[in-house]
Amino acid sequence: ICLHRLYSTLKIPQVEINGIKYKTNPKITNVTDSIIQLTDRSLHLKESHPIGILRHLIEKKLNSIDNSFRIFNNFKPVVTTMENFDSLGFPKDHPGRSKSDTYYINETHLLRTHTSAHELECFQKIKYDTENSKSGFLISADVYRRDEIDKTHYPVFHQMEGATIWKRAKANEGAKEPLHIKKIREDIRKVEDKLNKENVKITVDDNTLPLKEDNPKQEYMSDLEVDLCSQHLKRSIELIVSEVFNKKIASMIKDKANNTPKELKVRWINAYFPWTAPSWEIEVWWQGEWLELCGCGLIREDVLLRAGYKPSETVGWAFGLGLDRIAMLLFEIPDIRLLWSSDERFSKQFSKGLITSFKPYSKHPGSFRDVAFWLPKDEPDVHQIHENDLMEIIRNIAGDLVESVKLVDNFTHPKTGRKSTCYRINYQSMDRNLTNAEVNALQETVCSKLIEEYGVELR
Ligand code: FA5
Ligand code: MG
Repeated sequence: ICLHRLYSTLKIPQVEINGIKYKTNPKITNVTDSIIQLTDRSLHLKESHPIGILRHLIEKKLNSIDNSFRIFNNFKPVVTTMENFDSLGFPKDHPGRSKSDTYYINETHLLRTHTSAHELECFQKIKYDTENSKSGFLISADVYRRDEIDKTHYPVFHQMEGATIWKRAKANEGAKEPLHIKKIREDIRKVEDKLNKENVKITVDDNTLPLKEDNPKQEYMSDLEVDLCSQHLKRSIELIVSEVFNKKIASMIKDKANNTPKELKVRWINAYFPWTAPSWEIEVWWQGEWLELCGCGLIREDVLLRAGYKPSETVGWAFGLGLDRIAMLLFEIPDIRLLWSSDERFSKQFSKGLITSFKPYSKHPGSFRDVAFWLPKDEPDVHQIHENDLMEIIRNIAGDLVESVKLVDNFTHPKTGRKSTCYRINYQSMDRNLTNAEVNALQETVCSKLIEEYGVELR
């Protein structure tokens, strides 16, 4: 507290997020007011919000097996670069760390880009929580990434992280297999029993087996352990997917929807994450396209060691599931901004525990404006503008009044070789009609901010 009083007296710039003040650094800080305003919303905790309903549905399903997951849903979004990247073994030059993709508060703090930022802490927590011993955890939270603007992208979305571990045992004399192997086999059977009870069967396409060099297993695990852990991981995720999508299919059948799928199709593909090996992603076939739902893998031993486990003591898995895209298709929400709407015509449509289709209220017309500008010269000392910087400027001025921003033209002057670019902004409110004057004012502010912050020349 005293330090912060000192900062204000010395006029050291700072921001306040979730009631805590952080020193900022003009060279590094790129978190904006419009983003900070979203850090208190906690949509995943709202029982009658699509994100909250979905979160609860998945938690209930997974804990219906053995009640083995401890639930953490109250982590605040500011974390350290250590938690978000280093603790997970991200190399120093990993693109995920870049300022164009991540909201930094200062050198040491940022808005988490994934729920994996809390993995280490949760592995520690379940290790030392001997009172109610749990073999896994689930973390749901809002995560932040600088990104483009359209109907399916928003700078904040939600993830659920899940993990399970098993203590290894040595084979007892006389017994064929070590105890933990027996336990994992039993655990797989329990998940499979649940899966078999689902009314629509899931068809799984898995071309990731056998493992190849580009997605190798870790030395410390035996082939059998890798095989069993990954079966348990994959069946657990398939259980989540079939729970959620079968609920949807059942309601589509009830509504006699003509695009009701006859089967549920998923596929496994190889992936890479610095803190799991091997790693995979699952995709679901939905309304004519493959939709990426979740990344996962077997936890690397160095993460477990950092969390205080002894070498070779433990094996386990982790996954990170995106909630927003699933919520959008389950609840038939056409625009991701609606998830953030405080309009009662939106919020009153949903109730705890129920998957119901969103009924659009009147759609207000959009209004297009183009912004075209010459790019700064491509020289080492000239500050370049990244597409995400432009998105951020627009978002900070127009907020949720912007529906999308699309690149419509790139042009190189034939004589001078100068490059220019043109973006089309669609201003559209979900709740009301915008006046021309209002849109013009927003557009003018966008243009002057571009000039002021990046020195671009408008065309
Ligand atoms: C991750 O974030 C990893 N932390 C997942 C993980 C956890 C891997 C644990 C291994 C072990 P990825 O960036 O692929 O991975 O995001 C995970 C999921 O979040 C995606 O599959 C997708 O469903 C969702 N997601 C990613 N980006 C967006 C976005 N811009 N908007 C909405 N959902 C997104
Ligand atoms: Mg991914």
